Amino acid sequence: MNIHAYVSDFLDTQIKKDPAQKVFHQAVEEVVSSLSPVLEQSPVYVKEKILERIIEPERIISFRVPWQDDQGEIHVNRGFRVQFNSALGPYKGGIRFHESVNQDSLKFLGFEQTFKNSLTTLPLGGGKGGSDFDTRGKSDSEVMRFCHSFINELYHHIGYHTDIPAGDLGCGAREIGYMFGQYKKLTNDFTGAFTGKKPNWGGSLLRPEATGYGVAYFAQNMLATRQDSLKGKTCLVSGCGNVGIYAIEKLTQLGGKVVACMDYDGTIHDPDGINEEKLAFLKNLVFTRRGSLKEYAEHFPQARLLPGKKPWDIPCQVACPTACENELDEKAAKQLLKNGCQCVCEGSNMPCTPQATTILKESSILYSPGKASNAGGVAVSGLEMTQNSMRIYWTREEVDAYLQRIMKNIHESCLNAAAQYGQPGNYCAGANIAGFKKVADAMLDQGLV
Ligand code: 2IT
Repeated sequence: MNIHAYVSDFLDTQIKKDPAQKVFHQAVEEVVSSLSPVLEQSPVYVKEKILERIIEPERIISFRVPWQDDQGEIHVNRGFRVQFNSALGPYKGGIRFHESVNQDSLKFLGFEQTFKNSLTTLPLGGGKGGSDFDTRGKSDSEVMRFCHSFINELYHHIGYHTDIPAGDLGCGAREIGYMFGQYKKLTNDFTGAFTGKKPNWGGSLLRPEATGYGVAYFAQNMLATRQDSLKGKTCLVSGCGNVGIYAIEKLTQLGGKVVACMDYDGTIHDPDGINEEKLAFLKNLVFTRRGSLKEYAEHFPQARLLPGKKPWDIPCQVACPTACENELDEKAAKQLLKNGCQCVCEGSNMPCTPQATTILKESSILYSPGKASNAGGVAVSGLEMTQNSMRIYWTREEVDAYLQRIMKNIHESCLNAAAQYGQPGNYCAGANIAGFKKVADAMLDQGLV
């Protein structure tokens, strides 16, 4: 059989089924385009129609989320949970609250999550959920009423051994708290059915930091393959949420100088670097006051706000996109290379457009896909589940040691799979192949379900 023709027919058929699901198809194409050598070596995957099965979510739950604002006006949002794949464990993945949420974006995220979770080496299936609800500009009580309404339906479908949601864009510890509270009220059951809980009622220490720290550890591992390190490297971080802020913190602790980050208003460029004092200001601004980066530029005069801009034009050696999908395009990729960037380490899910991905893969720089380098978050979610089962808490140091080991293992699995299938140094191919094989083999073992 001609595998390339099979893969191309397969993609065409999928696109025809749901022509509007562009971002999901982008994610599928990105994974499947790496798999030809695997399918050639193991025709059983083709015979057993593993591709056709693995891109079909096991279940999608779609529901109405009515809620009342502080003025008593009624609003209706859409809620979803995409339970993508449970071959390796219960569905696991975040909840996104953002106006962009729809079935397409959640299928993309659930699909990515399945391979990411496989790479963590922990027993986790893949899922993703959310709503087209935007938490920005809402009061705490509005967010609480919305979260309770969201769980009034979702509680039927999740649970400690079934599906364990966590946070994502627009969904942090506050939202997890409200959702967990309502889940517990409805089920009368205190179990770790969510991760990202606060540490005083079941959360793991270091979970908030884990994704960002993991990104920095992964960059460190990549640079070490070239006898290099983060010491003295100028770094760009885009998003300024949970992932971005803790990526800044760890990159800095490992010797890097982070000179930019970004929010909805634009990018701040701080040529002196975001040091400990400035990071403390940033954390307070973003996490406590939910304010805008404009204030950073007002407070630290050497920093400049570049309104509506992304950071990719600023010269750097290490770039970590940590905001959202497709935030780094072809032009940005070319500019990064032109400015001498040596390492692009993805912190968000699929931040590079397909054209940008191709350019970075074809260059000689170190380039890691989000499903590998941002897996630290869900990995520590897995460790939160372990601690909940054991009814104990580990120290920060214990969790950090696990996190560092897991990121090192993921880095190694990517390199090994890439080398084994004839693409040494290609982290994207390696992550797709290693993530895929584990899920595919489990699906073969479990038969047609
Ligand atoms: O994209 C992600 O990996 C997450 N939002 C975290 C998921 C989780 O279950 O911790």
